[in-house]
Amino acid sequence: MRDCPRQMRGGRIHGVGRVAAFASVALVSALCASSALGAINSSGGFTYVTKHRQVSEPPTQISRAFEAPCPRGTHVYGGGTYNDQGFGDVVVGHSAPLDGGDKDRRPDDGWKAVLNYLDAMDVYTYAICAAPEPRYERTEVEADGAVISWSLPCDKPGEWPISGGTTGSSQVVEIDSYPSPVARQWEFAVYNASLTSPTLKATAVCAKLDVTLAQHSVDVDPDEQESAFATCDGKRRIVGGGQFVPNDNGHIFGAASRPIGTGTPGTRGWESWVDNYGDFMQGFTAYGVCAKPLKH
Ligand SMILES: [Ca+2]
Repeated sequence: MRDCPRQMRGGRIHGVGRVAAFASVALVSALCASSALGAINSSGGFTYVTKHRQVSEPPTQISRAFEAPCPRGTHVYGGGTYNDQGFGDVVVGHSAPLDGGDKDRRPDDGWKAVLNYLDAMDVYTYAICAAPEPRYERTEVEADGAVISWSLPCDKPGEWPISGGTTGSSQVVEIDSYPSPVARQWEFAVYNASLTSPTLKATAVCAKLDVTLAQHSVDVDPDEQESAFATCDGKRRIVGGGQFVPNDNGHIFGAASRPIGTGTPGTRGWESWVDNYGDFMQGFTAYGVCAKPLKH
């Protein structure tokens, strides 16, 4: 299922100190990408955009944004991020819908991931787009603690939560981003490594689609990286997804979270990778939002 080898590495800085180290270095603008390749595939009325970037060594910054724009005339439904690094090398700061600077001020133009990282790496950014415009439910959240969680509703008639994400601070990293299996809402949790209370912008994508939820739970050992893979049934298309860490105590962080099977027919679903910086084995769940095709 992996298209890039991931090395298992361990024994580096632990937990909170690790993320604080990631977050405390200022963002420096630099051109360190040596390539920007992309692929666009359409299936069932959805367009799947993949952007590949190689970030060269040595890194001149440790927090960097990567974007996958939706094609003209389409709006973003979901998206994700992937890299070829192992345990302790990458933390997903943000992975969220993107407002690309058009005049509508809606985050409908693609997907943006902000990664905190240490080494040269290959990065893949994904956007899932379609012509009918979904609704973008938004709020601002004050991150006034270490672990902050909230949710956004997708409860208008016929709506379901498709995806979600936050932006707004290089000192905040993503823990949870997933559709509630019981309520029509998107669930968020972040870890705030700063001593301040940054204001975050949160978006949930709500759409009138026929969706089912796929999920897969696994355990991850201390100082290890593990993946969970939620598979869509039958001919349903993956449109969004993310991960849920039941014990979100600030020791497990996302390393990658992305749609799978977007380029070829066959298996479709959502893959999430997490790093466990804590001292105990913990579980987490990958969720995939699987939609009936808009057209055949
Ligand atoms: Ca826009």
